[in-house]
Amino acid sequence: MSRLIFVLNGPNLNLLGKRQPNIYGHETLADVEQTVISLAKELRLEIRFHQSNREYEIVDWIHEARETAGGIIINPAAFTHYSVAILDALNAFDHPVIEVHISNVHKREEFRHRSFVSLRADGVIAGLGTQGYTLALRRLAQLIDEKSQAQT
Ligand code: CA2
Repeated sequence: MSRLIFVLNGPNLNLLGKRQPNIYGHETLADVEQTVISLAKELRLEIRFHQSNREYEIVDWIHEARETAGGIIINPAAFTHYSVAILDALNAFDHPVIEVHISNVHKREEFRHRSFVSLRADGVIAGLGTQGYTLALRRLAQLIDEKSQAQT
């Protein structure tokens, strides 16, 4: 089982820590990437961390993950609420997928309550701030370790 994890981030998350800190906190996406990479080292995992404002780039990274990765952590941002293309790509990925939202989408506008990605995700974390990413990584490490042990 591959120990490579893709961490994918959707539109506007490049602004993290620079605007709306009341909703998304003060950490930048680069801070989140560093924290995720340092935890991954402890957990003996490798990370590909990406952000894009373009739907097709996220679809392409999911396709790349299909060939190489043992899990995906995805914060699809606004694409969460309407992207059938991202859902279709994730449906073609055979390993665990965890959906992360920094804010509690269920406490916000009605249109944020619906997630296409949740139709595929094995787990969903919302409202735990950027800590959601490291919690998702710990869960993937556990799933990968359990699967590897079952194979020995
Ligand atoms: O809570 C989340 O993580 C979201 O995925 C963030 C998306 C939003 O559309 C989802 O409903 C929930 C928005 C990402 C935009 O991020 C910004 C960060 C700082 C400043 C402006 C936007």
